[in-house]
Amino acid sequence: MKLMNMGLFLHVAGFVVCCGMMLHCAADSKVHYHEFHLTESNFTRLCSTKTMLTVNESFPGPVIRVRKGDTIYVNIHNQGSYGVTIHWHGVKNPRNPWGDGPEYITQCPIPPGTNFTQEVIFTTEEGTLWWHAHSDWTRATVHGAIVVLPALGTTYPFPQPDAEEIIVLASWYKHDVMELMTETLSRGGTANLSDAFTINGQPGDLYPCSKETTYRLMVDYGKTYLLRIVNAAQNQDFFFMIAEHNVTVVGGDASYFKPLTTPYIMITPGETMDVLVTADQPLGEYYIVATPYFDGGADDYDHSTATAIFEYRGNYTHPSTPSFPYHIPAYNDTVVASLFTNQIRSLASPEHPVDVPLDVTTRMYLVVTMNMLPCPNDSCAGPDGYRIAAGLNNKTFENPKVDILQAYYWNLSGFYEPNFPDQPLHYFNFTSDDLLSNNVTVSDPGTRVKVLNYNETVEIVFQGTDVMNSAENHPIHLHGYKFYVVGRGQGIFNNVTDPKNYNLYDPPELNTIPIPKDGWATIRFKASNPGVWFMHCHFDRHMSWGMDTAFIVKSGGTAETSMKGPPAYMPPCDLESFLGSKDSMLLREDR
Ligand SMILES: *[C@@H]1O[C@H](CO)[C@@H](O)[C@H](O)[C@H]1NC(C)=O
Ligand SMILES: *[C@@H]1O[C@H](CO)[C@@H](O)[C@H](O)[C@H]1NC(C)=O
Ligand SMILES: *[C@@H]1O[C@H](CO)[C@@H](O)[C@H](O)[C@H]1NC(C)=O
Ligand SMILES: *[C@@H]1O[C@H](CO)[C@@H](O)[C@H](O)[C@H]1NC(C)=O
Ligand SMILES: *[C@@H]1O[C@H](CO)[C@@H](O)[C@H](O)[C@H]1NC(C)=O
Ligand SMILES: *[C@@H]1O[C@H](CO)[C@@H](O)[C@H](O)[C@H]1NC(C)=O
Ligand SMILES: *[C@@H]1O[C@H](CO)[C@@H](O)[C@H](O)[C@H]1NC(C)=O
Ligand SMILES: *[C@@H]1O[C@H](CO)[C@@H](O)[C@H](O)[C@H]1NC(C)=O
Ligand SMILES: *[C@@H]1O[C@H](CO)[C@@H](O)[C@H](O)[C@H]1NC(C)=O
Ligand SMILES: *[C@@H]1O[C@H](CO)[C@@H](O)[C@H](O)[C@H]1NC(C)=O
Ligand SMILES: *[C@@H]1O[C@H](CO)[C@@H](O)[C@H](O)[C@H]1NC(C)=O
Ligand SMILES: *[C@@H]1O[C@H](CO)[C@@H](O)[C@H](O)[C@H]1NC(C)=O
Ligand SMILES: [Cu+2]
Repeated sequence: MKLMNMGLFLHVAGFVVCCGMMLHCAADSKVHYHEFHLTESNFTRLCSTKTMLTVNESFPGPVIRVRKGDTIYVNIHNQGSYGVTIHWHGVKNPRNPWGDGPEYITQCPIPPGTNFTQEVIFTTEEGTLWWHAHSDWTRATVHGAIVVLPALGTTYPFPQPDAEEIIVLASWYKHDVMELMTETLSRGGTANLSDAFTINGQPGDLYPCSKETTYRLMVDYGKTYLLRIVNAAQNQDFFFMIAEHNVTVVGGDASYFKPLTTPYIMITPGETMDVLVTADQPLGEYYIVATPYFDGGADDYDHSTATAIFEYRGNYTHPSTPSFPYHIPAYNDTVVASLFTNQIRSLASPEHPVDVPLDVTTRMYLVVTMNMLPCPNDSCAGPDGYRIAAGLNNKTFENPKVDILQAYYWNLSGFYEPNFPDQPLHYFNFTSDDLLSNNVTVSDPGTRVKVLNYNETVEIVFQGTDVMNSAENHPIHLHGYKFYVVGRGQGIFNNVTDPKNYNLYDPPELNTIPIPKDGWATIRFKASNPGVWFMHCHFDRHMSWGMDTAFIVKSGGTAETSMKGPPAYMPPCDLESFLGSKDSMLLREDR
């Protein structure tokens, strides 16, 4: 109980600080406690049963509901058979990287048979977020939505919908996902594709043995519904649409947008989108469709389509088949996908203002590449017997043995290097289609982080490339922050002309952004959240291949600008690594 009391105290202290600094200050933010039981149990899809890890035996997992400004404590009991961590995707968790969760970045995995309590602090987020496993590829089955309602006494910046519904899009593998990952990473080749996609856990009518369980969203004529859509798929962007109904996008990543009415959305892994849909068509059944958007060169994606049914209540003759959308964008329609993404704007209203950093103090230009690394006797399954890898500025990220946060906090050397480069060492024609020689394909593995001083204003230009002929869009996700997307374009970024077109007026504020295929995107944020924060491609396979780095944001010198101390218990790291560092063992004993 000591932990809880302590946590509560810190929360109250943090709350006072937060109120001092913010205009909107909900006097009645609450603390909630949750229990997550991670267990293996059987699930049957596509006529095939498998045992898989879930939270509370549910797929997707339980929904967490809070109001803006609340804090939750989640006691995670790992009753599975391997180590796991849980991440609170899109929650800034100010000063509290200890509650963020990515394995070997902010903690080591929770060993089977033990539990760990994470403190998760909501502040400015409002809308839809999600939680998911952040270890191995376990998030395939361990994920769920987070609903952040407006603080009491405030409302949505759009008419109150009649009802709300959560829509979680995910990947389904008939095989065990842990086996899939181990096999993929040990062979060094491409990853097997998923066998299906799911909408709220169900693949839908287009797959075998799925018709009886297809997810049905029951609606009443004339009512308006808020759909909170989460893309929890492992490696797949989707076009999402409802036959004969437009949707109005009003938010995403727990920020509000200017309303955007469209027949379809494009949603990338990691993103959430809040859309309104009015049941204003003739009584009937209409397919809800999540179909792949894939702009890569090789035919390397699961071609299947998940469906659910938007079903009107009432007295009418039900059709033998629901209506299917007349027009679905082609799977590779980059123009249509970019058009959608580029139209998204922040509200930029007095109630929901933007605060884009204007004076940039740290500029980074990050070249996003697929790569390869040599294998003994060219024995791997990638090109030329190499192992497939990925990188940022030619650096392939490798997980350390002790998480970066504890290594930083306890001053342990040898687990990471603070020298992640701000620019690539070599400039070349990044979008050229002949980037196949070893001097551009072979990367440099290691655990490198970028250190930022408190309050630095950071601009990152992500440059997509065609190295290894594997140009495709990459959904880059940053932990601990939301960032403004001030620009996005095709080709190689021009640092003289492109900044002239930046949107500093109403750019969207997000936590995940698709970097266009053979194009670039620019984000800005202020480094006002001290801690250790991961940044990575949200395609799981690219994350495992090393398309990652982490930021260490230093403290600002005062208590309110410093990260909190660790909770009384953290999951243990590999003991041998610690034994090499007796000081840290002592520190841990002393606490
Ligand atoms: C998970 O299951 C446990 C045990 O049945 C229950 O106490 C807990 O409330 C559940 N958690 C959630 C978030 O639903
Ligand atoms: C799960 O399914 C396997 C076979 O696929 C079976 O052996 C096992 O008994 C099942 N477990 C439970 C708890 O039903
Ligand atoms: C583990 O769970 C028990 C029982 O729910 C709880 O009392 C304890 O505080 C938890 N320990 C940690 C480290 O979260
Ligand atoms: C991956 O695909 C290969 C070829 O189809 C198959 O032999 C292997 O069993 C698959 N592995 C997993 C884990 O699904
Ligand atoms: C959907 O919006 C398009 C314009 O984007 C419009 O042409 C079409 O009529 C609308 N469809 C419905 C069903 O409202
Ligand atoms: C449904 O409509 C049919 C035909 O219009 C009518 O015969 C029937 O009584 C209606 N049923 C109900 C429950 O209203
Ligand atoms: C999309 O794919 C089709 C068929 O595979 C191909 O003909 C077309 O050129 C592709 N379009 C783009 C923009 O790559
Ligand atoms: C870079 O490569 C692209 C695609 O091959 C080509 O169109 C462009 O002319 C090249 N640019 C330069 C400066 O060589
Ligand atoms: C890689 O090697 C090729 C051929 O030797 C050369 O043309 C190219 O400039 C080199 N690229 C880099 C980035 O060093
Ligand atoms: C990437 O790093 C590797 C290993 O240090 C080096 O051989 C290669 O030339 C580098 N490539 C680029 C484009 O900097
Ligand atoms: C602009 O890009 C060029 C390479 O294309 C580079 O040499 C130069 O340093 C960059 N300027 C700034 C201000 O980043
Ligand atoms: C950080 O920036 C804010 C303004 O955004 C300012 O009020 C604060 O004093 C700065 N803190 C430090 C430690 O620089
Ligand atoms: Cu990627």
